[in-house]
Amino acid sequence: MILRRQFIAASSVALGLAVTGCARSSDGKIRIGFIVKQPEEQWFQSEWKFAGVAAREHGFDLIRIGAPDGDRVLTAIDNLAAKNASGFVICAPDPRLGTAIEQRARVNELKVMSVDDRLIGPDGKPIRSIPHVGISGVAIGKLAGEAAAAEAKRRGWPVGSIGVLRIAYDSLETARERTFGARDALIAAGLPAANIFDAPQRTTDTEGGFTAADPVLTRNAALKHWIIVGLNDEAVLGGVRAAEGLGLGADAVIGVGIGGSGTADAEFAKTRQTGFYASILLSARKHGYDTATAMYEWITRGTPPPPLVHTSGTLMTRDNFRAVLAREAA
Ligand code: FCA
Repeated sequence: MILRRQFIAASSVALGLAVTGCARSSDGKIRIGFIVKQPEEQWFQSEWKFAGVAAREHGFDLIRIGAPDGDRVLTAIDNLAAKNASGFVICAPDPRLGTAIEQRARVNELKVMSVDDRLIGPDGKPIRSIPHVGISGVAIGKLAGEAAAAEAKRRGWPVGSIGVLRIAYDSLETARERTFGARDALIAAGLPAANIFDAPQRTTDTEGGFTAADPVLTRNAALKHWIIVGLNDEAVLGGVRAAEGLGLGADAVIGVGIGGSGTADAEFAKTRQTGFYASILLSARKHGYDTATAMYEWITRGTPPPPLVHTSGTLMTRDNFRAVLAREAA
């Protein structure tokens, strides 16, 4: 017991030394910001939830901030500095804010790492000095495309009768990777490239997906079967809702989303099947808990996070989503 106490005392001293010079709140706690672009989206709520778990476990204060535009991002960084935070994790509303974010963090002596959407510099290339945790966009998109192609085959749809709707948000690299990965997998599975239609969305939510999909589906009413892919569950769900509005139901649509944080599960839990066939479950724990923990260790131990981490995804459908989610939560 005595030994244990001595050990704790010694390690607190070591920790105290390690964090010398880094800011703490008045109660002595480290403060870390977690800024997200769309706080209303389930995915970001899940990230925050897991970041909160890290905060409780390690004993730091987590400051959650929603910043849907550039002005709010910069204000948020200043506010974090005013609150004596030591660093922050960010999924910015526009990756081109990268240089401004890096500068503002430096001026305020805050450590910064990005999550989900990688920040880019003035040359359009990723800012390598900002550690990043993102998904393996191409591989995950490929998984979505392959799942859709397999289901279309199972249903016996003739390839010539199938339209593919790529709900596109091409200004974002991860969105391009995901949807091009899906498109390439569908082409590899034999779907005619001429039947693949882009539906550019202005916003990455369900409304954005719906508004993008509706005119494209309407213009191509001759095609009776549709595969719908997009960067996230919300985009695909918007496409599925637009198809329903045009009389294309569960038997005519195979939507495969990406995310699996609430939006997809709510759809799978419905008593009647819809055109939202599957989702690729991403790890909100790795994106929320692991990033917040990495930031904490950077601040307290001076160990920087790995420069680049790519996470994987798991296919889940109406048939197996409860088991897949239970495994993920365990
Ligand atoms: C992007 C998307 C989100 C989520 C996240 C992992 O930020 O906009 O919906 O898919 O990547």
